[in-house]
Amino acid sequence: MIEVKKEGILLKKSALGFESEGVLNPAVIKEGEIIHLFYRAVAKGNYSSIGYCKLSSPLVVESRNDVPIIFPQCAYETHGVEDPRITKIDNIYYLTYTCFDGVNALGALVISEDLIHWHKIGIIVPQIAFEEFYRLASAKGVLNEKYIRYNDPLHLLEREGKKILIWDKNVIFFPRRIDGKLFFLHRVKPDIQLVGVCHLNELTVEFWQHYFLHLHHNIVLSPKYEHEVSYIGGGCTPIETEFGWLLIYHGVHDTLNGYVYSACAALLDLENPLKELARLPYALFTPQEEWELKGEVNNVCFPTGATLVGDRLFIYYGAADEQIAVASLSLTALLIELMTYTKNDE
Ligand code: BMA
Repeated sequence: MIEVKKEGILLKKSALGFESEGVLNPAVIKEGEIIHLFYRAVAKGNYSSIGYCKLSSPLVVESRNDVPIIFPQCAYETHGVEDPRITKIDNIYYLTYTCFDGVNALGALVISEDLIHWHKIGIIVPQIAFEEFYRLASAKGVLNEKYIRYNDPLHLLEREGKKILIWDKNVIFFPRRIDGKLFFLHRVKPDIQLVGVCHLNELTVEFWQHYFLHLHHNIVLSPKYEHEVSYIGGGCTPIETEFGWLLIYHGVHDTLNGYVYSACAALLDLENPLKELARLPYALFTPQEEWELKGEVNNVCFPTGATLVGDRLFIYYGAADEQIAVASLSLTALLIELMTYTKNDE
């Protein structure tokens, strides 16, 4: 087992309206000694925006904005902007988030050159109804029935006369191009899928039709172990290591007490991130502390950002959908442990 230190709560909600109900699920990026945190801030009625604070070291908040820096402006995000992730590729910051219009939750992108001025690119995941998704994804073979269970519109309530689409969240870019292509993870329940394109304008309706026709070839990870058995989703921006891309993701287990969200770890091939090299058969950490067990949503550790200081990996996560907490571990120890669970050895 790998030793994980729970460092405790880093950020709590405040009296300010935009973050009076909770702060959670932060995107994290380090520039020099400064760590930038872009976090989901929740206002009354579950309307989210993205707040910002600056850390002078992994556990020390130096300053915190009193207004959100990214907030709903477009029709597709009228009910909020949620769960940001960030990375820098070719000198551009890519911040992805989940836009929510009250009916559909989809992955969207904003970019910046300076972390101050942001330009909204829009939704970058497919906007596809379940029926069409099902037709394509099952055309060449049997579709894992969990895709039906979690995405069939009969399980969702129709509201506001809006077309119900497949929810596609947890969009996370890899921090560099691979073989000239931009890669990002995304998640249609229950698996984590991967997209690789030279340019984002390739993401047309036809692209996605072809993609879902060959869905099996685009799945990075599927739930496998007990702590992740219900569904999984990308967590932190992948970290490049000599053994592969380290992916910290979340795994969900439907229990008698409801869904339990844990932090999990896997290694993906550096040149072909579709290839799983190794995965921990147990959760990296699970809700155990009071602030993880009880909150806006109980039993949640939802990792979304990480930063490395020396060999220490600091993982930032939403605790019970209400506060931001940190866990840390030795990167070397984690990689050694992961390498004892390589896929070929099974
Ligand atoms: C997910 C998202 C996250 C949240 C998690 C646990 O579906 O809504 O924002 O932290 O559930 O409730």
